[in-house]
Amino acid sequence: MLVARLSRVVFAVGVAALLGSLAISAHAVTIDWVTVGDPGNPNDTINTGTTPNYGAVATAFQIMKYEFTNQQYTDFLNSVAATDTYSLYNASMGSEARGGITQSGASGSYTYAVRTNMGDKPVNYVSWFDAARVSNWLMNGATGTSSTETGAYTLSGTSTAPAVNSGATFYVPTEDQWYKAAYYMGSGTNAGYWTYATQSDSAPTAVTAGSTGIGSSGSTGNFANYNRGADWNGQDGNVTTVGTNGKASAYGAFDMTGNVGEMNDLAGAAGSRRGFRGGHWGTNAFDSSSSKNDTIGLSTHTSGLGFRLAAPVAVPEPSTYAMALAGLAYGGYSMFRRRKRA
Ligand SMILES: [Ca+2]
Ligand SMILES: [Ca+2]
Ligand SMILES: [Ca+2]
Repeated sequence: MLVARLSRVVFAVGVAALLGSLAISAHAVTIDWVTVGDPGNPNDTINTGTTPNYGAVATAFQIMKYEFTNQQYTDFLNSVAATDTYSLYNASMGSEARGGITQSGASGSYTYAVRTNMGDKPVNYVSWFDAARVSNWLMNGATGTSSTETGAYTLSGTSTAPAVNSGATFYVPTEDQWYKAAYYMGSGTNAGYWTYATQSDSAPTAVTAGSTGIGSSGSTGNFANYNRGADWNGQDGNVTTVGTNGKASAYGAFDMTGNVGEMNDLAGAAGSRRGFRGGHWGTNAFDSSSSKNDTIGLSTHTSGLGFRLAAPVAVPEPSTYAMALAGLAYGGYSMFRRRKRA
């Protein structure tokens, strides 16, 4: 049976109409998704005793095909962080060699730009709260007036991570969802699990990188960006262009081993710590494998930590956004979705 699914959502944001003219500049947040099917699969069985196993997911869902990039995060910042009330921007993004975004201007009129060669690299120096606020912004239509404080997560005044709200249309994946999207072999409900998200039980070969940070392997083969193999921009190991570091997972998601580690929502309960998995540009083979799970504090910002979001298969109707945006005079805000046969 052919199943229609959402493969890409584009939100046009950051619209600036030049005074006295019709010129409009806009850039879009473009997000590619893959569907993780095979609902009802069991957990992996690698752990014994009281150590939990992961990966069982009862319903199909979507997950981002790539890690959230600096370009996408820059679009988010330009939309909602002219005054950066919630510290969505981290100074290391602009000052550290592995960071990818600059901030200009004064509070109230901050603007943001991707650094040279960094737009297609995964965003880093982001915290769990930053990922939660991106989720809220997307769920609320991804405009300059979209709340970052309600929607998928009710954040106002919280210092611990709340559980995801029911009905969330974008959210940080649960640990089981992330694990399944990365390691499950797919095609059935008893398929088993790989050790690495390159559909392999053998440690990948570390990619090298060209002078602009493109991974050496393209989108095929048992490669990943880890073990400090991607030396460029004067760094012993660095983030690389998403989707250029070896084969995707069985569901088509790239870089779930390496590049940046990715946040998850553990079991989805409220708490003071969140999980991350997959390893990053500097971790070794074990720390990049399915055996490694770890947690982070909610305010942790590092060069090796980013995220990718999940979404329900039942996607939000575009009319929800279209109606909300219809009254805007400039007509520069728009949103469309493209359906694709799976
Ligand atoms: Ca932050
Ligand atoms: Ca190296
Ligand atoms: Ca990753």
